[in-house]
Amino acid sequence: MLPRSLVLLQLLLLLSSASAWKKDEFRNCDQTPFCKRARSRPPHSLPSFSVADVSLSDGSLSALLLPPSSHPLHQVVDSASHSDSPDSPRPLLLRLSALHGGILRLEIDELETASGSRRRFRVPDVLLPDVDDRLRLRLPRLGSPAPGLSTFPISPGFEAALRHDPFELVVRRSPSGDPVLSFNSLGLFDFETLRPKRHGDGDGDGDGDGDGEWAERFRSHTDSRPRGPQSVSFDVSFHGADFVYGVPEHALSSSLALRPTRGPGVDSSEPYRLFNLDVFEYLADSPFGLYGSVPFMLAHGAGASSSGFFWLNAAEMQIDVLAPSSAGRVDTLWMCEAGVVDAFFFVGPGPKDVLAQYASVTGAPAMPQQFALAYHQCRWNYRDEEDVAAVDAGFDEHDIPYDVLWLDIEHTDGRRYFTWDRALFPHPEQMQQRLAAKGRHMVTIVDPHIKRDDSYYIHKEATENGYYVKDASGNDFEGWCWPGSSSYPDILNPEIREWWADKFSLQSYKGSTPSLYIWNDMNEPSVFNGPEVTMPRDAIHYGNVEHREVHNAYGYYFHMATSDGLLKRGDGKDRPFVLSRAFFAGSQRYGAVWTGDNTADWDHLRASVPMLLNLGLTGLTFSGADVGGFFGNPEPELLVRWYQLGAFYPFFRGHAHLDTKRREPWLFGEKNTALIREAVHLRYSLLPYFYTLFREASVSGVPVMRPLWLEFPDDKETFNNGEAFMVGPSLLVQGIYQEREKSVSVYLPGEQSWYSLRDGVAYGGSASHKLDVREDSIPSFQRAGTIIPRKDRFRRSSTQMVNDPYTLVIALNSSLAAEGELYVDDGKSYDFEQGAFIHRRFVFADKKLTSVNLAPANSGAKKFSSDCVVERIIVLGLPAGAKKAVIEPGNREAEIEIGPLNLRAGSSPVAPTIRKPNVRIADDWTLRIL
Ligand code: NBV
Repeated sequence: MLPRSLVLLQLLLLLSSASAWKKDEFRNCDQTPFCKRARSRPPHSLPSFSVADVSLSDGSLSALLLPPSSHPLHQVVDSASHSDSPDSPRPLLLRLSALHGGILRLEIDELETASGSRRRFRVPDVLLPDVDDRLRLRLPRLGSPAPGLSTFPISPGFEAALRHDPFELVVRRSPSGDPVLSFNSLGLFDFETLRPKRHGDGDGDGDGDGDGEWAERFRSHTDSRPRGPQSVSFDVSFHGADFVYGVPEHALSSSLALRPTRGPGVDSSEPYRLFNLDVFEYLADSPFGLYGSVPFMLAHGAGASSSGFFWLNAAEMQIDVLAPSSAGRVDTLWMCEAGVVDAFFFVGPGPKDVLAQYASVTGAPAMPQQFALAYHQCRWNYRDEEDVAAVDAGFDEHDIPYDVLWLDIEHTDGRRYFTWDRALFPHPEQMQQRLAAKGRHMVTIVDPHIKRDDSYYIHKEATENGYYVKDASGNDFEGWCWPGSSSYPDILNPEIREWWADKFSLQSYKGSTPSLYIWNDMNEPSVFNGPEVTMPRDAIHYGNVEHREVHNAYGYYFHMATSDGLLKRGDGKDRPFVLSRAFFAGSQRYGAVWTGDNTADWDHLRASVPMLLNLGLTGLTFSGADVGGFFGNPEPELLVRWYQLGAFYPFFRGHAHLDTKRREPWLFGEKNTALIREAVHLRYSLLPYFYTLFREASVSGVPVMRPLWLEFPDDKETFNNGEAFMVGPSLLVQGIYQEREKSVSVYLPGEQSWYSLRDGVAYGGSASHKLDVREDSIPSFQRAGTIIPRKDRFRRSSTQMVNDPYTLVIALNSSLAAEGELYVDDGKSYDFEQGAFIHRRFVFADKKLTSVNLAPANSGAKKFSSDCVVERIIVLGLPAGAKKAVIEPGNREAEIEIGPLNLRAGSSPVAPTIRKPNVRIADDWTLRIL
């Protein structure tokens, strides 16, 4: 066991030596043989594969994919004979299936050989379990409109066309034949089949010149690569597209769309890397891969049409976006170290259709607990129970609501997770109960590195049961992390996930209470002394899977097991809250993610918006960036601007590094405290709207925080706007990303006007407006034609607002009409799945507001009701002269007055307001304006 001082020394060394992003610690494409090789090939430079033996089998198209006879890499002797000699590339098996809702699935894998050679890894547990049964359409027949071409319908208006020689797959509109997506149009498909080591297969020197195909060196690390090279690469073209998006996680401060990485006019750039890494002080604008990976790309173009492509593969991936060779088409090159092709083409045609198609395959975001949408206060670290109590009291004293207090790694006994440093936290249960009494929650951190200490029960059990990931020689893998020497649970194994999940029971996790939730950090996994600060690729998982094959999904499995643990703890009745740093496709089913260790500077503030937008587009809508910036000390102005922007992030948490100055919201003088209070209040007042949007996301896959083009898909001006964003369909927010900014230009899309949230002033749509920048808020607008539900009474926490009345803000469009929704349930359990919720649509037309029930009649066994009423209705754009409103049923009257628009009555601008209509949100009613 290492003494505490040694651990601290280690930490200090780590921190002082790492003053900025260390480029050399990470591999670039040229140092990565599969990437260097694939990237060096110009389009159409490879002899092409061809398709043979096409048949309909079990309702899908099956075929052989024959390697070219003169493949440069494989030195084929006789491909035509489909030689089974171990040295020649074998034919591949291709399968195409149409899935319900406009999805084409393409699978390419090796044929099982007679010798039964090892099968390649296919990522399990990501696709929804019933994707095959539920989604697969059984093809009745194949068409062959021309020799060497097989076609079949995908969905009304779309078909798949497979060209046999050279091999090309096109998803196209029918009957026009206009292509939407295509695979191998540039002839760059390549697939290295597994083969035994040959004489002369050298060990690599890591220079990426191709001789590193077996063992490979990078800095001081050797990847033994006993299974040899097994890379896959191909091109995908998005037709009718101007821009592509997605494939997080990358820091993008200068563009929302993925900028081209290659081609004429493009400065030399690395491809977008997808390899989950713990990157210290990441740059604000770089294609370098960060903590999580989602290999899903969306394309959008001027014809208002969208499409998407998802490659289910968890090995290191690199993606090039090529500079457009012709307008309205984006070509991309996908390269991966291992695995198979298991790819999904989404036909759209609208952007929200693509999101729904992706969600139907990998799942929609889980419905969070309501408290999790409120403000979270975190710091590395709140020192002890007194500190926790003081911070908690500080929020009350300064009249700033917050819901969750977080404890970082120092709360544990020597970074042994599930334990407490009892000197600092002698009474963890009481501490949590004191918070819970105010409706507040606590989150503690639980990382995957397990301290190798025989007296630590987790380590003991994991060792005895053989639950750790193994190194290449079959011993428990040991790496260095926060606790010192550590091992990592092999969370790919379902039995180990069960074991891990049980650790969250109240009996097992001593000192935990039902109001405690969890934070998973370092789950890329981060290994301080590993290659590129992660686990060696030749480490071995359950089922003899190499770490290289599953790397990008390690954090996903860890998130899943932790979330399952909380679910079990609550007997399946309490929605888990787990924040994870690493993620993969499907992580949206398990909880929230954040953008890791950003920096307290303006560029990182700016980068947070494109980063979160791209996360949302790829399913991960419950995401946020550390408010204030993790590293460094923000100037008060930056901190305030960050709160003003963060108040609109789907996940809203302030966080800071151990070395930074304290930055609780009241430490920067009265004025700044007031500004931060106002930002947090705004978030709390919008919680009903946010919750309604999370419900929408959980049903449709459409994110809470949206790029403008998702709502205005035919407005080109919006396609690459990464400075402004929509919250749902009704709010537009523009960040302020510069110090002492005096004015800002805001583009407001659409035909309708927009009402400033601050003062209700209307601005015209389809125009850029130069606005004076204010200290007290960032530009934010409600779209005319929408209705937003709010709660304007402030309490200590969101849970204490449950019974408070609502305000409806109606923003009338040019026809004096508007619509909006409200979704409410118990905020906590799964009863909503059995119909226990209120879902209303408010429709305003012809001077009449109607509340319509959206919950299907007899929607389930459980009911939810609420006595909450609407206490105010603000009507922006109401023509002068309205005096009163008449409410039915009951023929009651309510006055129309000019009342405060905003929360801070007194200083707030005013707007026509229906006072005390007191209609219940659970009921049907109408309200007529006279
Ligand atoms: O656990 C300490 C930090 C945490 O505060 C942060 O949010 C994580 O992203 N953690 C990383 C490890 C140390 C980072 C230097």
